[in-house]
Amino acid sequence: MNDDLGIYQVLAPSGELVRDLPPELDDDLLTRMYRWMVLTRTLDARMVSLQRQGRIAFYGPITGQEAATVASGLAAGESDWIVPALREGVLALVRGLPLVKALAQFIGNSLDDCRGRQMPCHASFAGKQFVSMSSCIASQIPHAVGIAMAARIRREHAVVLGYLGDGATSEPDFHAGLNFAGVFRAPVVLICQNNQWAISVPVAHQTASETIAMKGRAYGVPSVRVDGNDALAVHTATRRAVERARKGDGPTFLELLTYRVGGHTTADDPTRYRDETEVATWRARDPIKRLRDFLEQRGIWSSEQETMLNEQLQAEISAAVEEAEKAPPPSPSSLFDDVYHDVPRHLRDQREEMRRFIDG
Ligand SMILES: Cc1ncc(C[n+]2csc(CCOP(=O)(O)OP(=O)(O)O)c2C)c(N)n1
Ligand SMILES: [Mg+2]
Repeated sequence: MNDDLGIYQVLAPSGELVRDLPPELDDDLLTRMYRWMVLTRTLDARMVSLQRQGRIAFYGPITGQEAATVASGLAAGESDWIVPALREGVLALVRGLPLVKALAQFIGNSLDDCRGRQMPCHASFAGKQFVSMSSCIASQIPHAVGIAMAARIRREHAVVLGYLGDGATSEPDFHAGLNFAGVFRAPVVLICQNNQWAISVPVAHQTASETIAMKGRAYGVPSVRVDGNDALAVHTATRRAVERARKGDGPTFLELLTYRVGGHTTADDPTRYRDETEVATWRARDPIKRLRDFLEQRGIWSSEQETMLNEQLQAEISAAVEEAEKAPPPSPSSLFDDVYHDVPRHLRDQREEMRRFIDG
């Protein structure tokens, strides 16, 4: 793999290997990766349905981007940082966030560690190096580079995965962050999920550049274009980049070519601005089917296992939804928590006033 800006692929759309299987992709990792990808899609369908029923307010689907999201995230070590953009919430689950907690965040109730103060569908996992998701496009890039620099100064040997979308590449933060990373050789991997759309703006209107990856190269950051629907290529490219960063060889920029099959969020209707034949073309490049075909050819996955997995995931999600929905809303007085260690007098007064008002 080098930065010649050709598209790096390990698994052809047929599910056949186009190069030797990298040794770290053993059967255990392959099936783990597949399970997380199926969970991501299953959860997506259930969350969109819950939103339509008015049980959660808002959701941003990942469907179509499961390989780009899961396979890159699984390349990080436990103490490496993840700075997610809009589509990587499932990596908090990969890091160990209980599903009930994630759902409580979507609902914004008292089980939610953010106590309903974050946007819905914006996971965070404090203490596990998973930074709270931010809707501010491209803010992830300076954050990721800054965290990487801090880790280096503290000699922690942690690497940072910083995510962004194709739309983020038009923001000043993208350029400032990449430039800084290039000059100071920050131990960071910047991962652009080029899903072809930024809400209703197609990538051809985002940039006149031939590729997004070449922008990284312009900042002196080795850059690789990767088939983002090929889980094995995504994982391998990310892993190599993590290893480079850990050795002190500096940053890498990855452009993962993928597609946002669903709406931008549940507040969007993509049929208003894009052609369904384009969606059908990308559906035919389904990253989950490609990996499943490969696992079956390898003899490590069967239709019985697929049925069991689907049943298990449906049951797991149903149980988690039921439990999360039982939790009451955050208490009104929690509004005053978490900002000041010693709550100042004027806020203590307001808290008392609110309590008196509630108690009638
Ligand atoms: C700084 C900023 N500008 C505009 C928006 C509104 N906005 C939300 S998502 C989005 C598009 C993001 O596209 P992209 O970076 O390609 O990510 P994707 O949604 O495709 O994952 C925009 C413009 C925002 N959240 N933040
Ligand atoms: Mg996009």
